[in-house]
Amino acid sequence: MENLRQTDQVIRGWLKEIRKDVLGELHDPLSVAEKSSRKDLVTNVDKANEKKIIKYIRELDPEAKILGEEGQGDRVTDMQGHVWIIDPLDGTLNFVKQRDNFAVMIALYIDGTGVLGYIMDVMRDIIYGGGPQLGVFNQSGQLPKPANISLKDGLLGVSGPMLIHDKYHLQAIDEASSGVRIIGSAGIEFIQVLTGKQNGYISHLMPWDFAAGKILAETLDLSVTKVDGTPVDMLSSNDVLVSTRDTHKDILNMIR
Ligand code: 2AM
Ligand code: CA
Ligand code: CA
Ligand code: CA
Repeated sequence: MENLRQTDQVIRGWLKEIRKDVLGELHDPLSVAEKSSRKDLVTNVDKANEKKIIKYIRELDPEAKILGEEGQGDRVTDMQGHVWIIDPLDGTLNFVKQRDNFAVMIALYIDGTGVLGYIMDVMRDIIYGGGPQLGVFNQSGQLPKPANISLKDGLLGVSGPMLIHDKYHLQAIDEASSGVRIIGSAGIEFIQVLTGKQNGYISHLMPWDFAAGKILAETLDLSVTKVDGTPVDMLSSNDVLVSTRDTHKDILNMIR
């Protein structure tokens, strides 16, 4: 692998190619299969994207381990060395039902430390990417750190099922915020927090759902932990809270 800035450009190039592929499929009939339930879907596009991203990574970084949602990568059991974590299509249900509000995400961790993360909002044609050594950029320039707003002064993104089941007193937490938003794509939700449009997001997520967002959020001084405030585990599912620091304190105070 070349230096980070070159690698950043290479990854943005991959994502642009993936975007062209996805747009090419947008009006064709999808092949859709159910995974765990009728709300948990996989399409031919999820699988094709994953296959292509894995091919790109193997060419760039042949020794690396790759964890991908659709299972065409490696069986990753530890975070030693180079570990790429990819979500080839995030918000598959939105993709199928809306053809909007879905993302493609790529993250690189080295010995457990987040180095590069990318979230592409496909329909808006924006790639948010970078890492602690580069900052966070999209095509318009560098993202500023979002204002450190408290829970009551901003909009909170949540997972629908967690809100319905009132996990962690989420209904009271939402009541204490300015309002709730449910987008249905972890990647797009992370973008809302990175850009200061929402002051937080709470959801039950798999590593590929938050791996890229965590790197970008932490680069912008946002907090990313489990909902109980403990560190997230990069190799299992977590109830994740990403938020401004003040909102993080507010939410932890309400949960404890
Ligand atoms: P996915 O579309 O890549 O599966 C939906 O609220 C968000 O949570 C999406 O980002 C979705 O990612 C993710 N998610 C994680 N686990 C899920 C599950 N079992 N069923 C549906 N969405 C899931
Ligand atoms: Ca999925
Ligand atoms: Ca996902
Ligand atoms: Ca996915």
